[in-house]
Amino acid sequence: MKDLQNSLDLRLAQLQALPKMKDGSIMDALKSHGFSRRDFMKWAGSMTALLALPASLAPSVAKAAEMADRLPVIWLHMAECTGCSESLLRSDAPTIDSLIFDYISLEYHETVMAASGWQAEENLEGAIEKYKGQYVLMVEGGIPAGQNAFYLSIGPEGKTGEAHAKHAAEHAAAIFAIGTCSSFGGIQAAAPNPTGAMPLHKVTNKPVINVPGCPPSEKNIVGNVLHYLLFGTLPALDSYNRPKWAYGHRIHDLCERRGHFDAGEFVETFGDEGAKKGYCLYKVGCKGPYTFNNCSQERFNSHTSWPIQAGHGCIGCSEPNFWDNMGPFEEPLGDRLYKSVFGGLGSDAVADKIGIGVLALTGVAIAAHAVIASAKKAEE
Ligand code: FSX
Ligand code: SF4
Ligand code: F3S
Repeated sequence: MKDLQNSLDLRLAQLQALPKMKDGSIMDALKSHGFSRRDFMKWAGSMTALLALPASLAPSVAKAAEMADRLPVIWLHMAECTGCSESLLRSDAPTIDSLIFDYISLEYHETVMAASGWQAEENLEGAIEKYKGQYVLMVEGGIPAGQNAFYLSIGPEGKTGEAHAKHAAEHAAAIFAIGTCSSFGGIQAAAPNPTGAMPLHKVTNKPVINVPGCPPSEKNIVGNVLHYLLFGTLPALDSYNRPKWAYGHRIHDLCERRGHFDAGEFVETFGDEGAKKGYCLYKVGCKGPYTFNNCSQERFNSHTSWPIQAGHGCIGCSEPNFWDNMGPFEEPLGDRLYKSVFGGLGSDAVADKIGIGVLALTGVAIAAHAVIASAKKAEE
């Protein structure tokens, strides 16, 4: 613990020595939107818990956030719906998360910058050149690559998305794939993948941290920026290169409806008595038992709600190939996935025999996830 505090102090001193890139302080920005120092410290406390760090490090997390303007960030858009940016920026009133994100030195982000055309291209090249080896690259979207790269051309010179991503990745200090499209290919890579879309890690040889979710929550995006500010290194990752602090548990492990699952109380059809009572959504297709993410704790839209609270099962949006593997979204997975992917292990029949039977099934799912994860790793 003492070692951790010492290395954080060292890192914070390094950040302090870097030039400040914004006028004013983050506290000024927060105050002008009605947040007090106390709100900020409370936020820092919750981010410390989110990052699975000891509570005593909250003041260091706050200090790192206050120096967020030392971190140059380049954010590229590839083939996607822009939902990842929207998840972070489109709240009805600015949140502390979105204000911190505003405060980082966002050198290039097509959705929020004023520049366009030649000027935008120049800004991008200028930022890459100026901050060579120092900037954080965040990429949203799948990338049509190789002979299909022409499906995505960006900017006045008509450069392909693949060329943009490769070039920006080459000089980045750290690289994040934001969203399932960038992490795993996403909807455009769903069968038959007509544009040959690839995840970011297939178009660069450099290490990529995957932050999946369609979209990921604002907490998972800002948490990764904060983690990098704090440590300057990659976080602990799972076999799909997802940070363990965010993707270490299954939705099912911490779901608010889990008691109903264990008691064998299921929604049988949408709108029935069970639905009104908030029963488990497994039988109407919830993929929470197969999905690793922290939505049940962090929720979306400033902690307002999340899919299962709203009454629909999880569709597995932070898992690789979920469009192909997890559908139809309103039917239990059971045999279909096991037949196609795991060679016929497991059966949904047990779901009809109360929760204890389903528990055995999810035991299969955990093992199956581990098998897929290691098989995937071996493939790469
Ligand atoms: Fe959309 Fe981002 Fe889904 Fe993809 O999100 S929310 S299609 S993960 O790349 O914009
Ligand atoms: Fe929650 Fe879905 Fe698990 Fe039911 S199956 S407890 S709704 S995650
Ligand atoms: Fe996605 Fe499931 Fe969370 S659908 S948003 S991982 S609850």
